[in-house]
Amino acid sequence: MLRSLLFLLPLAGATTIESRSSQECPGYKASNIQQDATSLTADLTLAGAPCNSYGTDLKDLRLLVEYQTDERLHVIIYDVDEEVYQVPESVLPRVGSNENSNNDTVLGFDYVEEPFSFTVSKGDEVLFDTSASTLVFQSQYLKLRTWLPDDPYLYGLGEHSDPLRLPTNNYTRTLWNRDAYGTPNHTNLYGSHPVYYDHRGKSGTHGVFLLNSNGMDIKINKTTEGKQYLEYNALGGVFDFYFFYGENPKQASIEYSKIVGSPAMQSYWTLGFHNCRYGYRDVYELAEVVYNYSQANIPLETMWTDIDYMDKRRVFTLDPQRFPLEKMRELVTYLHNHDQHYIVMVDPAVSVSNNSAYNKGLQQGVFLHTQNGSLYEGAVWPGVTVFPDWFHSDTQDYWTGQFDNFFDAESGVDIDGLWIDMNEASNFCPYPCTDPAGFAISDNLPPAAPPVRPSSPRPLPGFPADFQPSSKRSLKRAQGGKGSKAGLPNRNLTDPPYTIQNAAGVLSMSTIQTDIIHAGEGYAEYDTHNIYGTMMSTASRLAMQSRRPDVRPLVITRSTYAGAGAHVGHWLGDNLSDWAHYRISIAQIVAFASMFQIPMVGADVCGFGSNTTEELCSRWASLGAFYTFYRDHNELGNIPQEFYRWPTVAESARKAIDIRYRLLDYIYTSLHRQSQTGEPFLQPLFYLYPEDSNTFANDLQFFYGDAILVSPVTNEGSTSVNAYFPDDIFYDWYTGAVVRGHGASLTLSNVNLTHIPIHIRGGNIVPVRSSSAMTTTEVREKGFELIIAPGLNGTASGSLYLDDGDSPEPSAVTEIEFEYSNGVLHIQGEFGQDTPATVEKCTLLGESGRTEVTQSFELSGSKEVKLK
Ligand code: MIG
Repeated sequence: MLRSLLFLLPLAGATTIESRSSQECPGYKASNIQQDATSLTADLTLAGAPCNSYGTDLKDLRLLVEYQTDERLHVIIYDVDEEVYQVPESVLPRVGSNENSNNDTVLGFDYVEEPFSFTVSKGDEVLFDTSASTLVFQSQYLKLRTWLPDDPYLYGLGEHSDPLRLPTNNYTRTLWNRDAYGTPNHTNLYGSHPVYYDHRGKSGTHGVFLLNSNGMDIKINKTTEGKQYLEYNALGGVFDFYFFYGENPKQASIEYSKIVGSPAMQSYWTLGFHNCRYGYRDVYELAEVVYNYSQANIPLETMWTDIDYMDKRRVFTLDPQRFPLEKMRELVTYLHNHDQHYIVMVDPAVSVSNNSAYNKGLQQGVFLHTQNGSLYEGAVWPGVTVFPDWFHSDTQDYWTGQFDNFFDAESGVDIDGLWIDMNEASNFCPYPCTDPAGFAISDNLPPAAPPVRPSSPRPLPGFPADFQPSSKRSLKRAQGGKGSKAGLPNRNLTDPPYTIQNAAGVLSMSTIQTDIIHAGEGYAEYDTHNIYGTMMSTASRLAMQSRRPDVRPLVITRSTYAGAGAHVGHWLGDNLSDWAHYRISIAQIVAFASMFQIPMVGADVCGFGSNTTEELCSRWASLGAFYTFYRDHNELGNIPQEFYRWPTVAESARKAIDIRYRLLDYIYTSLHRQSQTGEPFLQPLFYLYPEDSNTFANDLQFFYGDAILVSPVTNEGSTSVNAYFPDDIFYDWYTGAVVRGHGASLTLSNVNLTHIPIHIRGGNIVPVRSSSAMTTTEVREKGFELIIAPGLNGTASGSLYLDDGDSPEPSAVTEIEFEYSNGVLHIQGEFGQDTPATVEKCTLLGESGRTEVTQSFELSGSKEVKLK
C-alpha cells in the first residue's frame, strides 16, 4: 500500500542552515522494488541535482526492510558500494530473523516512491513517518525527520542528565562521548545510546534504535505550524533502524535487549556497598578507612582505589612509596580474609614514561598512530600518553598481558573487579595537540605523600603489623621525590561541514584526534569515537576473565555505547554534591537500567565534585542503597565523605544497607532474570502503570524490581515527600500498613534524615534474608523470610533464584516460583543446589496488619504451606 499523503511543508521563516539544505536537497526515488514474505528491497536513486550541503550526496542507495520478528522491523538504507562506515559486528553483533515470525507482524512498513519516504505503523497508528523532510544521505551528513504525535512521551537517547521524559520543544540531544565534569544538562555526556522509546499509553510502547555510532544531533521540536517531529542529523554512517514494539514499556525494553544483547550477570558480592575516594594518600589511609567502616558497624564490601595508587599516575604501576606492592598485597589479603573485596582504576592512556607498559605496547604496535605514521600522543594524568588501538589484532593480547602481570594473584595486586575511566577517550591536550608535554597537570596532583607515615597513627586491630604504629616497616621506602573500512574517501575528518553541538567544541577537542585511522580494517576515529569506551570495556572484561576464568568479571566503565551492558556496568561519572544531581540520578539510573539495558548502574553517592553536606549525604546514603551499583565516591580536595564521618549519615547508611542486604536475593533474582530475558529490574513508575498518565513523567520515584516502590525525599530541608501512588495496593515496608493508592499523591511526612520511604507493591512475594550482616558472604548464610503482599485480588507471586554467586556458568541452581492465594502458599520450581535454603518465617501483609507465621521449612521441593 502506498501512502499518498505526502507534502513538503513550506518552511516559512526557517532560516537555519539545515532547513535550507533540506529544502534544496532532491531526496531519492525508489525503484526495482522486490518484496517477499519477510523482506523488501529497493534501489534508491538521487532524485535530482545533488545539493551537497554538508558533503557529497550519494547517488545510489539500497533499501532493505526485514520483518525480523513479529515485534521487530529492521530498515536499513545504505550505499550501494557499501563503502560507508557501519558499526562493526565485533562491537555490536547483529541479530537476524532468527526468531520465527508467526506472520502476525505487529509493525507495518509502507513507502512512497518519490520523493522516497516511509512509515512504520501499528494497525492504523503511524509510529514513524519520514515524510516530514527529504531524506539526505551525504558523505558527511545524514538527515531524516519523522513526524510524531502532539505532546509525545519520549524517553532514552542517553547519556544525558535531562528529565526522564524528554522535552519536546527545541531540544537537541548530541551524541558524542565526552568527559563531562559536572554532568551538565542539555549536553553530550560520557556515552551514546541512540535509542528512543515512544510510550503511547494503552496502545503500547515502541522503540527506535538507530544503529549508528557517528556523532549526531537528534532534535525534538515543532515546526512553525506546531507539528511535532524528531530529526536525526548524523555525521556519517548509514540509516540502520530497528523498530521494536512492546504492548507495554517493559516489553519494549525486553525487545531492545534482543537487539543489543541482554546484560551480563554480576556476582553476588558486587551488590554490596562500595567505598572510594579520589585522593587517598597511601595504603595506610586505605587501611584506616576499611577499619573505620568496621568500627562504625557499616558493612563495607569493597574498598576502591583511584589513580592515586599509581606511580605518577601511570597505569600498571604502583607508587613505590605510598602504595608499595608488599603493603598492597597485605591489604588485599586482609580484605579477602574478611570476605571483602578490592577494586582499582585503570585508564586507557599509557604514559610514554611507563617503561614496561609503553615499551611492550610499542613492540606489539598496538597504539594509535596519526596518518603520517607517527605515534599519536596526547596528555592525560601521567603527562604525555599514547592510546591503545582496540582495533589492532594484538591489542587484546597486550591488554590481557598487562593485566595478567600487574594483577597477578600470586605476585601482583589481586583485584576482584575493575574500574575503567577516561575512555571517551579523554585527553587534556586541546586539539590540535601539538605539544602534549606542555600540558602540565601537576596542579591536580594530590598532596605529596609524607616521606614517612605520620608518627602517631592509631593502632588498627586486626591489620598486619605493617599497619600498626610501632611496627618496623618491612619495606624500605624510597626517599624524596613525589612521586579498509576507512569509509568514504575525501572526507574532512576533523572539521566536517555539519556541526554537532559537542559541548567540548570541535570533534577532536579533549579527545583522540578524529582523523586517526585505526589498525585492521582501517576505520576512522571520526566514525568510531563513540565506541572507543565500549571496546575498552570488552577488552578489559576479557582480560579480567583471563586472569580469573572461574568468576564473573565486574567492570565498571564511564563511557558506554549501545549494547555495553552485555559486558560491563556503569557509574554516572563526575556528578556534583548537590540536590539537583541527587534528584537527576534517579532518572539516569532507571534509563540506563531499563531502557539501555545496563542494569548495574549508580551515581557517586553523596556526590563527587564539591563539598557534600551531612543532610545531602544522609539522604543519598539511603537513596544509593536502591541503586544497583552502590558506591560512595568523592573528589580529591573536597571534604571526606565516608559514611562514618557524620552520625546521621552513618545511621542512614546502616539502616538502608540493612534493608538492601536483606533484599540481596530479591535483587540477584531479578538481575538474573534480566540477564536471561531482558526484563528490567530498576524501572520508572510508568513501566508498571503504563496506562496511568500521571506516572509518565515521574522521575523522582522508581520501582526497585516489580515489588518495591522507592519514594525518597528530594528537597533540601524537607522531611516530607509527595509520593504518587497509582490505583493499587501498597504496604509500608517498615510497618506493614496498607496504603491504598488512588492515582494521587500522598504526603509522607516525618521522614527524618535516616529514613527512606519504601513500599511493597501488592501482588508480590518478596524473599528476604531473615537478617543482614557485615558482608554479603555472611548474608548468604542466613535463612529466608517470605513477605507476602497480596494484591487487590488477594493473590501474590514471586520468585527466588540461587546459585553459587560467582561462577560464570553455575552448575547447581535453584529457581523457585511462589504463588499465594486463599491462605495457601504454593512453592515449586527447580531445586538444584545441594544444600537447600531454609525459610524461617512467612509474613503475610493485609488490611488487618502483619501476620507472622513462624514456620521453618526447607526449600527442597514443591510444597504447599498453609498460612491461615
Ligand atoms: O579527570 O581518576 O570520573 O571518578 O575520581 C578525572 C580521577 C579523572 C574522573 C572520574 C572520577 C575519578 C577521576 N577521574
